[in-house]
Amino acid sequence: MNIIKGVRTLGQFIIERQSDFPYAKGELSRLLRDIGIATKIVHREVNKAGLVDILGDAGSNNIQGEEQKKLDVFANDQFIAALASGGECAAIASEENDEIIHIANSVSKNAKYVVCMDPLDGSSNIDVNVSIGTIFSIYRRLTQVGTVATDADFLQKGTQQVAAGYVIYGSSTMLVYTTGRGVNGFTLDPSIGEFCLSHPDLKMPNDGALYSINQGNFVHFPEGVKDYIRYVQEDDSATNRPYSLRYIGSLVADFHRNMLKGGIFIYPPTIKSPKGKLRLLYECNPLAFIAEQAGGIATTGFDRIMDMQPTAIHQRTTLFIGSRNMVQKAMGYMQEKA
Ligand code: P6P
Repeated sequence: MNIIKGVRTLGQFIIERQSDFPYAKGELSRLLRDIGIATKIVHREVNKAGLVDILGDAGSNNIQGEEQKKLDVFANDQFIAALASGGECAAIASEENDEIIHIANSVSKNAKYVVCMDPLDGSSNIDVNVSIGTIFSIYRRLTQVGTVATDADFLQKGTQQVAAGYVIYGSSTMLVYTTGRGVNGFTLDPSIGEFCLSHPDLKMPNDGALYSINQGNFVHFPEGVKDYIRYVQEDDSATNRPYSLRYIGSLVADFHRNMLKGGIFIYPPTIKSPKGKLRLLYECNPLAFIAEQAGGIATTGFDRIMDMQPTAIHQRTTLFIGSRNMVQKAMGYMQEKA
């Protein structure tokens, strides 16, 4: 029975789809529920960020050397607290923490999963009221249940993800996730405090006319990227070119728009980030899982993101992600000039 006629909440949906996991006894469902709870709390603070003294720099820096905004720290704390009290997560790798966070409490001693997360991506946009996001990725732990988790539990290929998702705190707050059986989007209805199914079985168009890249770095881009940008700027109405450049500087917002409308997001090597800027474990792999489940693709420009063997928790990679035909076109230029 639905709480409100015609509305399916995230909680109802997770339980209905629990049968997708014959071996899971509800642990994954509870883990997704815990993430949903923290998301609602972060939503509340993000939505009033301008009203309370929660903006501005927390004074500390994270491993990326980026100034931490207070909302970053708040979001990180909320997700850690929700996962720790939910009892299904053994440890967390977070963009905001140099080392993995061990959850050693009585309720989590038999936890089977570990979570990688970027609690608040694009946080440099908080002060200017631009959409920001949370990104998460869930793996089964490899080390023995009941023992202390190690980095090995996190250094798994993206193909081993059990679930992945993102939250976009924008004109509305949406949670989009996959457990390997398609992608579903839920929009938060603050009046009832529930995420409601709003985008069932999301599919990414195979083509689009939007491209997202920080063109300010053009002179330093690899020749293959420059050739692709010249291609998208050619005047050919038969193929909807020139495409429109849409780049918000907030990965979740750029990815979400491209997923709904069709498009490509590229973060290539730059002088400042010769291996790419975005992090493999808690940005690229989860979005790659979602992109592939929605019919898109995600590569380094050459190789599938989810096939990469991670060697470090905070390692970075280049990222070409989005509509299948667009990413393949860009990869063609990269391979030509490799
Ligand atoms: P640049 C935000 O800091 C972020 O990690 C992503 O959200 C975003 O896509 C990217 O960096 C923007 O990086 O170098 O273009 O400003």
